[in-house]
Amino acid sequence: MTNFPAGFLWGAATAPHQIEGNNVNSDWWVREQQMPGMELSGDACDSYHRYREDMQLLADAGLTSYRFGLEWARIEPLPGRFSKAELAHYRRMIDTCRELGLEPVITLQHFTTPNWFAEQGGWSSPDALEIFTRFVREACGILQDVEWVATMNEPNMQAAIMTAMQRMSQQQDATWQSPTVDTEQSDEDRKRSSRNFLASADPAIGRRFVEIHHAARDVVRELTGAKVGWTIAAGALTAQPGGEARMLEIRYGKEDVFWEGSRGDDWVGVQAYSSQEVDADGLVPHPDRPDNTLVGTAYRPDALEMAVRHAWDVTGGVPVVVTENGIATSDDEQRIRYTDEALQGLQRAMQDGIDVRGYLHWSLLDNFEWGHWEPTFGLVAVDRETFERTPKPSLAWLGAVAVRNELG
Ligand code: IFM
Repeated sequence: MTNFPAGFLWGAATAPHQIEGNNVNSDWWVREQQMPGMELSGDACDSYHRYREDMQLLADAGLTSYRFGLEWARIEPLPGRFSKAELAHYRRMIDTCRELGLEPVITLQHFTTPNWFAEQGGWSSPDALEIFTRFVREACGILQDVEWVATMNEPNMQAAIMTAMQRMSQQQDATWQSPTVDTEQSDEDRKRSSRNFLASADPAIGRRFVEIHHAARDVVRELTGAKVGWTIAAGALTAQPGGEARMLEIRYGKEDVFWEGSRGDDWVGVQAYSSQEVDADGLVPHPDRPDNTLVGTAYRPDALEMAVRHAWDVTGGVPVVVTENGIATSDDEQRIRYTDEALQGLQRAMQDGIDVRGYLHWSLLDNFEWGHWEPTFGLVAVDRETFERTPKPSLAWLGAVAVRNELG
């Protein structure tokens, strides 16, 4: 089989905070100003104003779908106060997609929240479910005819961040009582513990996300005809000898709680970039290799096939959309090679009967990678002074795959 099924979604993905610019009511905007060493999102790619140009690039290349997010912090800048103008803005984006022949895939929450929500405890707040579903209900007012809706992006990474923050504050409390500093720690240990910062997630936090997702899913089903799911970051973890139990433990809290939470959804978003080993002490740092990516991860296009097979197993056969896959590189030939190999693996999984509905590359644009501008994931380069877009050869390459609906 070289063909992908008819109607297969071919496109690229973005997130509001990473491309729109001036997301001033969001928690991330505030965090960027406070955290030393973080670059600022600022005007980002000014996609808030230039979205038509961005969509046009996708459509002109031959792609058929665009995944983008609604920015909750813009739509609900104060608790319970919804902006009709911002909702109308996102409705215009949906209409523009359709006009250009692109199927919109909408994310309702992609890492950012309104800052007021974060200040009152964010996802840990007892009211989080009610507050989020109130937003989802309002957002559904512009989504009646949208076919693909994700409630949240990578709740498992959000849970990993929350787990790490909890651990840090517990450690600070302990240090306060007994201020000892581990001067014996070697560079290798330090490297490992910094890599392990987001290595695990408390399953109890995951289960709360699942509850919130199910409540949001019910609202989307009640108010729209959309197929609803959420998108999960897949680690494609493997165990070194002796690391099997630790690998299962990490994967359970960080992924499987969420894949299990997808059962009963219409689809699940698989997001895979690299693969990593686990030993008895936890995640093993990616080996230093010349083809490592700009975010320090290993070049592993096979991660996508591994992730899709794992998602299919744990969800018990929920249809998959690849909602993110890509590589942070300044070498566009490496991006094409990576994507080609990833798609070959995806096709092998599909030949074995896994129901995959689409492939959305991360990302359309070189964008704000959560505190950093250097890692370039885009099919299109963006001049950050003039906002001029320059398509890379990889955009035309992926567009040609989409037009043929098969790999070359
Ligand atoms: O940029 C992120 C995106 O927001 C979520 N998934 C991973 C991407 C690359 O790190």
